[in-house]
Amino acid sequence: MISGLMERLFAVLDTNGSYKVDFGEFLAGVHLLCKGTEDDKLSFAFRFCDQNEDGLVDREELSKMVMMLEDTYNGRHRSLHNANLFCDVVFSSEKQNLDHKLQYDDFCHYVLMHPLICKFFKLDSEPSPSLLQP
Ligand SMILES: [Ca+2]
Repeated sequence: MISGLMERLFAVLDTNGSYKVDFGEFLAGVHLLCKGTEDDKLSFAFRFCDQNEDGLVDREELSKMVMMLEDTYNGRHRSLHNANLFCDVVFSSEKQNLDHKLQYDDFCHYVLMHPLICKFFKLDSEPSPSLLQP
């Protein structure tokens, strides 16, 4: 069974929408995560998170991504709690727009504070311990 994380990764790697990841798409994804710039990786993370592809990330999308990463790295026992904690901080900020959705720049600002997001997308984190205390 494919985890939600791998299913989403597959969808983002499948850049031509063929429901297959060909060798070129696979190599492009590996290259991006291993040799890409910070901006490339943030853009990839944004595409990964923006499941409905509306160019914004809402709370549900961010929560799903954090829960998938929590499940993968830390087990399921605290994934919902930790996802809610992170989303509460992100979406209570005055930086969010009135629709409670994150634009790309705000998304980048917050994900760099989350250690698991940074770990998965090979980003240089800017840890903010107060943001993620259980
Ligand atoms: Ca979206």
